[in-house]
Amino acid sequence: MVLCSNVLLLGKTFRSTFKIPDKTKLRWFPGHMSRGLKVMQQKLKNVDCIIEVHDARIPVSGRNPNFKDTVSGLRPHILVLNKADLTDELSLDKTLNILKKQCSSEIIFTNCKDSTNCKGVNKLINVVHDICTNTSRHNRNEEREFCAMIIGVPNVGKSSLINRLRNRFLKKSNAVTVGPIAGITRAVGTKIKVCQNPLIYIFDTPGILTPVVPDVEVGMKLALCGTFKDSEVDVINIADYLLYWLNKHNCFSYVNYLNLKEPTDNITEVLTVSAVHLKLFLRMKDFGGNGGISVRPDLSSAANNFVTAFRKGSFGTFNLDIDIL
Ligand SMILES: Nc1nc2c(ncn2[C@@H]2O[C@H](COP(=O)(O)OP(=O)(O)OP(=O)(O)O)[C@@H](O)[C@H]2O)c(=O)[nH]1
Ligand SMILES: [Mg+2]
Repeated sequence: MVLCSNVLLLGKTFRSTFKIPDKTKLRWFPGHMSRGLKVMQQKLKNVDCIIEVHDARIPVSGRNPNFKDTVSGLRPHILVLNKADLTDELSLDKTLNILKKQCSSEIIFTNCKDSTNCKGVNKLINVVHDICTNTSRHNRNEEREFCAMIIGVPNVGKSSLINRLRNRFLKKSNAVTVGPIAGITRAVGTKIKVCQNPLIYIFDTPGILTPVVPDVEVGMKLALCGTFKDSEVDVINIADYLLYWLNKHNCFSYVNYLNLKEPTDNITEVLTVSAVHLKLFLRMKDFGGNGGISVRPDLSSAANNFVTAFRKGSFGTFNLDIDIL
């Protein structure tokens, strides 16, 4: 995590709580999610274990609590915290301690961007095999192959993990589409082979959120990690939450990145300076009567640039749950 000297803080006070504009709803539950959940439940009879993938930057908050009753509680469960390359390594032990108190599942950290040597990806196959051979297989004892279902909220890397396992253990190319926007996988597909010995298949599934996220901070952390469609929450609100979080945790690497003079808690100021620096402008027809064109800083594009930089790790590595660990 990048820390800045306290000198920069002289005379500055930052928000200690975050408020979103009244009309903003932390809600995204399109039809493909409810349909997907039903199909996932129907497919359970063909499944030996559940691999729940979550974003390692929010290890404690934001998991879909409904999974426990609908899917994951009905089969042996493995929790994979993916995007470990983007998280703060110093907090890993704390994370593990808390999660082990919360659930008895095996917990594995993975980095699907690492195409050669992620230990978690290697370990996952053994863990799936052990769990499937050591627990009841729900009327599947006769089956030669083992079958897992991968679940989680959107955009946490479920499909990437399937591809990475296939690349690693079968030396085969990607089988499923991945992308940086939430909602790439929209339906439960056919089972995908990821390993020959032991013979393991995995069902990919669409990311599924709870219909409403009641806690503002949890919802904003999910939005910041890209599990909502940005347009549902408004990228300027997401950028404002990012600014709030960075300031609150004395992380000021954004100041240089956005060409600011000093830290500030004012998102409009941040986005205006950044838009001007990046030459991001909106040209709008001037309805004042003289038929001219007015030019304004494009705050949404600047917000998009700010949030994308965070998601790529340009400001360092973070554990957004650090306060509750
Ligand atoms: N930095 C980093 N990025 C990752 C990792 N795994 C996946 N990604 C990226 O995260 C984005 C989402 O990956 P997907 O595999 O499509 O995620 P998903 O959970 O299948 O998403 P949905 O199908 O939309 O629910 C893509 O841009 C991936 O390249 C990782 O370990 N580290
Ligand atoms: Mg997917």
